[in-house]
Amino acid sequence: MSGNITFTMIKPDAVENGHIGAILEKINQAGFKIIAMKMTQLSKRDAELFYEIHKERPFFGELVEFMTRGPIVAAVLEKENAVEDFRSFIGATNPAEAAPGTIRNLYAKSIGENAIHGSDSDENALIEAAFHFSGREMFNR
Ligand code: 3AN
Repeated sequence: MSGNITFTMIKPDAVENGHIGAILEKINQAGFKIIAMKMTQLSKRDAELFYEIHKERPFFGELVEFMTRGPIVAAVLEKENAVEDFRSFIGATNPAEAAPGTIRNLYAKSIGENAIHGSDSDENALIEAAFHFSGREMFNR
């Protein structure tokens, strides 16, 4: 399975702004298969654990506050070269630098509130998928 899955979250800003449907449609159109999905809200502890690698960064408090302020949609996606292809599909972290037509170009307003998450490596995709979903919630076997 390694190399073929990535983990995503439609973040609270995109959920608040009514973009769940449009984003999921684009995900499917781009050739990603949804193999797990749920709408949920992160607790403070969830967000702190999920973003632990950023805990020394100056924006950590702001990031945890933002990611917990409303529901998200978490999903696991399958596609050949999923991690890299999905990061191209969502665009740069800073929406001002995101290529035209990417999710962040279309739906994100700032580097802090940037609409969507995509795993940055195959290893992290597996860790992040397992953080949110049990084996029986992933429909790829
Ligand atoms: P990406 O989500 O593109 O992998 P990372 O891993 O560098 O970006 O950052 C994780 C998250 O932290 C971003 N999605 C964004 O919400 C937040 N973030 C990153 N850089 C900043 C920043 N300079 N100010 C505020 N929030 C930031």
